[in-house]
Amino acid sequence: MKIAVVGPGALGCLLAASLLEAGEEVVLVDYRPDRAARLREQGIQLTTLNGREKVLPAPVTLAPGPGPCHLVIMTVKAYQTRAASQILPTLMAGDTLVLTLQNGLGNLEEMARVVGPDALLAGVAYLGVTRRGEGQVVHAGAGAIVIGASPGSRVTPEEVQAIVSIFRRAGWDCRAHPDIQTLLWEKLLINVGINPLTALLRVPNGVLLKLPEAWELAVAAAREAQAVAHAAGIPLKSDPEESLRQVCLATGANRSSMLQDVLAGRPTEIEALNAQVEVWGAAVGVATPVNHFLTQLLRAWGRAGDMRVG
Ligand code: KPL
Repeated sequence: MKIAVVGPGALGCLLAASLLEAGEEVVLVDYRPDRAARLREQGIQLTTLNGREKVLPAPVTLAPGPGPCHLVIMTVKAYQTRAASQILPTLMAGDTLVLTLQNGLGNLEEMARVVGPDALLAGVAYLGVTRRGEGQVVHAGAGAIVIGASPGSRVTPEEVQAIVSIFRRAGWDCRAHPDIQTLLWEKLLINVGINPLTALLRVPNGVLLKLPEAWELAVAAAREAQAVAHAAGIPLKSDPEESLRQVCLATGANRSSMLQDVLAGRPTEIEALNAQVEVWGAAVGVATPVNHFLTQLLRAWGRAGDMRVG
């Protein structure tokens, strides 16, 4: 099966490597010619969960890319989705399916604006993956990938299962879920708790469990998100604190994606995460002071730029 992975970041490289090893025909789509050339030369340098080092060829193609594929997997940062979606039509033919495995809310909507809802799926990846450098990724935490058809899409349960099988053959604990909205909010709960606090404190995920003040804020942010989801009619069954604990334990050594962004001086995904809880909260009449506070801190961090000392 011909699979395009759009976005050669940490998750994109890790997934591309695993799918390549499973014998799929993979193209990694990049929009930066300089990085694409370096990646092609260096390959994907992967440290596996059990610490083994491997180098795999990086089949990088410059956007708009390789022409129609059977499956397109979006792994760019949430703030790049609008721009990256513009290349989707060139990657699609009649039977192409497009799966977002990105953090946060709003990605499906951005993609649908360009290609319509018919072929769209979304999923969540609970795994920990740290990017050490271009094409250098450490698989630092085990976790499941759960996927489902987007509301309003024409993707059939059989097609979802076919993608589940592809991920399973590539070694992932992958399953289908009938309600993608619930799934995206369950993951949002995790990200609004872990990501901003690990980024601000510069600690790996597991350390949050050892910092009572930070833990209190992480749990409060996740509980607010749960209250907003309930008010919006999205039934979340899990207990936010327990879910956060499980993910912090499973990805303890991992640097959250927002911590990696902050350390690299990149924009963060705060607008797709805590800021969305605030937006939805305002719409359904639920107060979200902790998410507001964390959003404003991360926005200020982004604005501070080179006014920072040290
Ligand atoms: O999704 C993640 C992220 O870092 O963005 C978790 C699951 C929290 C892993 O670090």
